[in-house]
Amino acid sequence: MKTKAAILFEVGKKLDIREVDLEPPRMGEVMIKMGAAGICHSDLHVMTGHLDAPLPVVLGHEGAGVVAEVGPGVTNVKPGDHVIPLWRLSCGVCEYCSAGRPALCAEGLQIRKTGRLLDGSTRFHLGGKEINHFAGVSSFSEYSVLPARSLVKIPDDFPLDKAALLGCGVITGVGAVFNAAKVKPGSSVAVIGTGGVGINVVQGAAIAGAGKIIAVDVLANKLEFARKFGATHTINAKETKPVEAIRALTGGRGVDYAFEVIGQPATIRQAYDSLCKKGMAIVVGVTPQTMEVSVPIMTLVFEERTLTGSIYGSARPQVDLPMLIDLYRAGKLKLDELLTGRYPFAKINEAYEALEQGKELRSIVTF
Ligand code: COD
Ligand code: ZN
Repeated sequence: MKTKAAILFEVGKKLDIREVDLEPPRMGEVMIKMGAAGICHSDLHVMTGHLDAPLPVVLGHEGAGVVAEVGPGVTNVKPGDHVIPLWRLSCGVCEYCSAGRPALCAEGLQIRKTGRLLDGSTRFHLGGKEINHFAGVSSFSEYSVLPARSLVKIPDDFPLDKAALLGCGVITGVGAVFNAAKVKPGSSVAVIGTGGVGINVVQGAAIAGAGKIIAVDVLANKLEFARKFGATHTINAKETKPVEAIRALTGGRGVDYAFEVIGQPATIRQAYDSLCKKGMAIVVGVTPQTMEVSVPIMTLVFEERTLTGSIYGSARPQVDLPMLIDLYRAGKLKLDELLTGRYPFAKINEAYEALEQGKELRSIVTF
């Protein structure tokens, strides 16, 4: 069949919406009709060359849709089911999956690096040539084919535009708080970078009952949003040095947890330098790929600080996504306020320009 898909042909270029051929799902695969797809900075990192992906590729790793067709052997979903696709595939049986850490499963990395589905081929074709999948999701397409194991079923009455936000930005941010840091009630938290993912670290910390939530960004509008999502203090890093300001706000002590949600060595170091003794810095941002960060061994050892990372909210999506839906329905997780922009699929490049200019918190394209 034919489907319209947004393709990145070359680094540095805009997305090209083309009508491509989409093969039906093979063994263990599912075709979904996308309802909405999220505009996340990680796709932009691929467009600018900060993150690697085999090109040409149908981008998009955040979305929600309805199952249109299932391939042979699929038992976990059926046509008509509403689903969120996961951008980290997991096998369910390896050491990491068994330990409740599916984002560390090798299958997810394989699909991400090769741009191919598990049998090594693609379902997207243009003029007979293969077009790669992105992270096994490719949500910037009216229809996409992906492994059945990449899907989490959600209630039919849950709106797809809100659901689309959950599959990356929300679970990555809130999960980093709940699963990686395990933020304790009353503790102090700094969040460096409060964009689409960082704002979900802020709201995760608020839900976890943090006593002090210090938001750091370089844009005034992002800091205003952070207040609405639970930040008790804000620091504009363009005007004030973040580490000194965070120490001043904690009586010189530093924070229990500092999250870096940008992906820069300098801000990762700021997160580490903002910690109290036995504090934990959690890095969520990644880019560019060759960058390294260094920290003083003295504080690492004598102050027993922790520097760690969190990928995909260190989550168990089959457990955490339904939990996030419950938190939204209980009025605790803000999704309506998170969704600041809606664009028709045809205007996807405008959605990315708005993200680049810092205008949107989280936006979606609808099909
Ligand atoms: N100091 C403080 N804030 C800053 C600075 C700085 N020096 N520089 C930029 N910022 C702010 C921006 O103003 C913006 O508000 C925020 O940082 C970044 O937010 P967004 O909305 O542009 O980006 P997100 O939230 O969509 O994505 C952020 C990630 C860190 C997740 C992303 O960039 C990334 O690193 N992705 C790769 C890691 C990964 O795969 N993550 C999972 C998939 S998303
Ligand atoms: Zn993302």
